[in-house]
This record gives sequence, structure tokens and C-alpha cells, in this order.
Amino acid sequence: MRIAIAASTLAVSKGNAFALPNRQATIPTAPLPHPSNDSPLPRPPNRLPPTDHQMPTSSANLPRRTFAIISHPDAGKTTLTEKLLLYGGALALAGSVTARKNQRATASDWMELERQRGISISSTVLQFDYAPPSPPAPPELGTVRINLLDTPGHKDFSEDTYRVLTAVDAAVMVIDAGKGIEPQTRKLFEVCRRRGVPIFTFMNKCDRPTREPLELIDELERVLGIGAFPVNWPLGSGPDFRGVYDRLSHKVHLFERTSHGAYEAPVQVVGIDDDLIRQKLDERVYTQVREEIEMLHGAGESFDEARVLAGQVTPVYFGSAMNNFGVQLLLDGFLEHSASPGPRMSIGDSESAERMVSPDEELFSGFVFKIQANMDPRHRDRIAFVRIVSGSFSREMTVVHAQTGKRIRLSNAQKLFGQSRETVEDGRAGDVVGIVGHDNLRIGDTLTDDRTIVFDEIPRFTPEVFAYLHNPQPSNSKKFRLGLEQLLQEGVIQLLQIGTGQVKTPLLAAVGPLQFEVVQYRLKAEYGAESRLEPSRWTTVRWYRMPSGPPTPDWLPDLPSDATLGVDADNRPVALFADEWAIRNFTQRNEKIELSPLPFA
Ligand SMILES: Nc1nc2c(ncn2[C@@H]2O[C@H](COP(=O)(O)OP(=O)(O)OP(=O)(O)O)[C@@H](O)[C@H]2O)c(=O)[nH]1
Ligand SMILES: [Mg+2]
Repeated sequence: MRIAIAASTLAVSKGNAFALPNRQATIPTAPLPHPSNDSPLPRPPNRLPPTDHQMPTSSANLPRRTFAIISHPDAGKTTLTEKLLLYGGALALAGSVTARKNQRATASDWMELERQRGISISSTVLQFDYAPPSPPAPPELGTVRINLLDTPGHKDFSEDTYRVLTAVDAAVMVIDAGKGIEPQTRKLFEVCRRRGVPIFTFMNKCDRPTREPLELIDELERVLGIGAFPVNWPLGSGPDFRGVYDRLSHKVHLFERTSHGAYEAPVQVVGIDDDLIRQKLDERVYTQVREEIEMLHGAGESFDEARVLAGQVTPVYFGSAMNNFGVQLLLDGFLEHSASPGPRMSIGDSESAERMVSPDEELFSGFVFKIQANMDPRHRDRIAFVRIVSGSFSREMTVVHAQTGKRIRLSNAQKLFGQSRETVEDGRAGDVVGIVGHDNLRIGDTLTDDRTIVFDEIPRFTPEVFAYLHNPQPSNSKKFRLGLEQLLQEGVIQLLQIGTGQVKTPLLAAVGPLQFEVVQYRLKAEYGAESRLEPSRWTTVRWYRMPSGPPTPDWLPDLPSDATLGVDADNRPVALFADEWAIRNFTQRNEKIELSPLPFA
């Protein structure tokens, strides 16, 4: 006989329209909360048969989940992404970020340079369908369509990550349990908090020596100022990491390693008093874990889903992405406790007011949050990634491009799975679709059926590094120009023109220096164009204007020697400075001029 644990036993309050159950919420009959005699639970058939990747075409009514994986570099986002795909049934065999020749690479680090360096450079969308366990899932749940976005951790690529955060409804924050909270994780967390994005935490790399779990939980609360609810608790760490105790189902999941973590790890699910646990754990570790679990239990805090959805509490899962430990618990836990796609604010236009656009609205709307050229060398095209906010999408539909007011036909739309793509027939709020063939689409643009809707979701950043890019092969200038032009459209570097006369010098501007390296690499790999980078002395850019409006063309500020003037890509005047002192000097000489780290609206 099987029983389902009542939600009340778990002290979980359901706030969202539907909730996916935890796979382990159905267990062989046993008294709760301390069943002691369970046999290992056979894995239920909880997924569609794996193919290389799966993208069923008819999906109109599937529930959606759209989330990003974020963290400091190297915490294991791409590894976790790959394992979520494995457990989600979207991959039959997981690849590795450190794949050597003839080994399988990950689906999300598809770019040549990412594979060479073993780091993520660009965010990646992976859409797949996951059939969660049934039973105990209520029959109406069925399959869920997941839009998963793996993001780069390095701060030089953070502009891309911040844009992705506008397109998702939740984030999984990965923490290296040996290190705790690192600076970039903290910054990303702050952005999520400001946006009210619910955060799930995965304490990764528990197969290596970690910091004390209680200390990690305490750090989350202290440093990030968020409530932390450990949903599961690690049994040992490093080579002694044997499994986790699931505090909601009161079950212990004992893991076994598989070769390179390419396949799902076998799991035995037993009660906390089971002899098997004593056998697997060192006496000291066993005693410590029991004490910790008792202590957490004694603290009496219950899992409050409403607070999770409000971004006030983060559910914490321990595991090891590389070894596939705890990945299934994270996936099922996330699906159970996260919410379906949320609304977005429309700022309106001169004739319409600001208002929230709900996913249930009938008319289609969405916004572009990313542009990527040459994802597939065979196509050599450019994809504008659109997050659908409301209504539904169908192939060949025409929509209004809010920025130009023109109607455009979306005849070539794709759903993406890393680098692979497939024509999309339909889409719904929460989905990310790739629009091909509309070169006038820019990051931040709105596509809509409702002319009153204009989104303004995309954050802007001030470039902090500047360099000249030269073409050392004049005979190749066509390729060089085309390549640079297309890479500029991706919005990760900007082109400024320095000088005030007819002839100006192009100057590249970016948030971090690695972006320049990527541009040089991609110019060569994708366009066959060599380039030479020359550092510049400029460290700061400011847009400037007179309080009475933009300066007339023949008017120029009084310039100190370590500053220069120019224009941005939209011909707006900018000043560049060699150091802080130059900015002060400039402001003293031009008292009436207003400076801004971003273009004036
Ligand atoms: N020991 C151990 N190593 C891991 C685990 N998960 C990931 N790694 C390793 O950590 C390194 C970084 O992993 P990635 O998945 O590339 O990390 P990332 O967060 O995607 O890194 P960026 O995208 O570059 O920010 C790789 O060498 C992984 O093999 C784990 O659970 N245990
Ligand atoms: Mg990565």
C-alpha cells in the first residue's frame, strides 16, 4: 500500500495555481515522521523516454516554469544545468564542462571559446518538457514546460546575466559549499531581491570538504539578509558525503557515484533510523548529523511557501552537481514550490498609462532581452530572444514592434535548446522564443498586439573599459566591418566615436576587459577577420548636456588635457576621462554642464 503525505504534514502552504509534488512524497507505508523500516524505493517512471533532447511541438496548455541559474564563477552552474537536463529527461547522457576530445561537452556551454576555456561567456536558453512523478502528482499537472537559463558568472559578462534576470520568474543560486557566499553571488542576489525574484539555493560540491552546513545557512541569513530553510541536510562531506535527509518527507536519500556523473546516480530512500545509514556513515558523522537534524527540528520553523514566493525565504538543497547528488530533489522541489510565470510592468507611452501586464491577458506581448549572432555556423543569422509576457504566440503571427510602430510578421521563430533550435509553433507567457530575421530588433524592444504596452525591463550599465580595435588586414575590411557591426548588435560592447571634427576614431567600450577578448576571438572564428586591440588611456565615460538641452553642434565644453569628446552609437555627446581628477577638472571648468553615467532619456 502507498500513502501520500498530506500537505499539512509538510507544513507547506500552497500559494500558486498548481504545485508539483516532490517525487518522494509517496512512500511505502510507514509511520511518520520517523519511519524506520523502508526498503529502497524503486525509481518511478517519472519522465518521458530520453532522446538527445526533447521538444514536443504541441504545448499550448502545458504549465510553465522559467528560471535562471546564477552565481559567482565556477560554483557549478553549467554542471548543474546539464544535470537538470539529465534528470529532466532532456538528455540521455550528461556532458561535462571539462570535456576533452571525444567526450561530451555540455549543452549550455556551446560556444567554441567556452569549451576551450571551461567557463561560460554567454547565457543560454534551454527549453524542455518534464513529466514530473505521477503519482503522487495530481493528474491535472501533467508535463511542465521548463525554460531554463544558464548564465555566466564572471563579472565581465554580468550585463548578459542581469538582462536574463528580467526574463525569469525565479533563480537557482548555486553556492560552492567549500567557499560560501562569494562576491558575484552577492551582487546577483541583490538584483534578484530588488526585482522580488524568488531564490532557491543549491549548496554544491558537497563531495569535497565543505564548510559546516550550519555555518553556511547562518551565512545566507547574515550576509544576504534572507531567511534560509534547509529542505534537505547533508550526511557527511567530501569523500564521506553519503546522502541527504529530506526534512519535508523525513526520508534519507543515500547516493551512489556513477562514472563521471554521466548517468543518474542510484539512490536508496530510507528512514532516518534505518541500519543502512549507520553502516554507511562513520559513527562520529552519524551522531553529528542526528544532532543537527534534531536541532533544526527543535527550532520549529516550518516551510512557508508564501514567503519563498515573496523572495523572503530561500529553500536550501545540498548536493553535488558533478556526481548528480541531490539534483533530482532540487528539480522536484523547485517545481513544487515555484510559481508559474508572473506579470511585467508596462511603462506605457504618451497616450497610455503605466500598468501591470498579466500573463493571462489575451493579447500577445513580450520583450527582447538578448541578441546573439551566429549561434549555428550553418545558419549564420541573428536571434533575438523574446520573453513572452502575455497572450500566446503562434507561427506567422504579426505583431507591433513598439519602438517603430510597425507591424512585423514572426515567420521564423525558434525554440532553443542551447545551440539547437526547432521551429516553434506556439508559445505562451513565460516561454522564451528566438526570433530570426528581424535585424531591426534591439535589446529591450517590445513586441505586442496591444499598442498600449511598452516594456522597459532591461537595465543599462556604464562601460568601464575602453580600447581601440584595429584591422591589420585592409584587404579584409568588409569582413571586419560586418563582424564588428553584428557583434555590436548583441549589446555587450558599445562603439563610441572619438573626436569633434569630421574624422572620428572608433573606440570600443565594455563592462569588462574579457568582452574585448571575446570580440577578437569571435571576429576571427565567425567572420575570418583578424584584429588588433590597443589599450586606451580612458577609464570613465559620461554623457553630457547643458541644463537647457543638448548642446548645439558648434558648441563645445572647455576640455582639460586628460579628457576627450565624442559621440555614442546614437550620436549622443559623450566625454571620456583618464581619471577621477579629470572629471573634477572638467566639472569645474564647465559648471553648467550636466554629466550622467548613462545616456539622458
Ligand atoms: N568536485 C566537484 N566539482 C564540481 C561540482 N560541480 C561542478 N564542479 C566543477 O567546478 C568547475 C566549474 O563548473 P562550471 O559548471 O563550469 O561552473 P559555472 O558556475 O558554470 O562557471 P561559470 O559559468 O564560468 O561562471 C568545473 O571544473 C566542474 O567540473 C561538484 O559537485 N563537485
Ligand atoms: Mg557556466
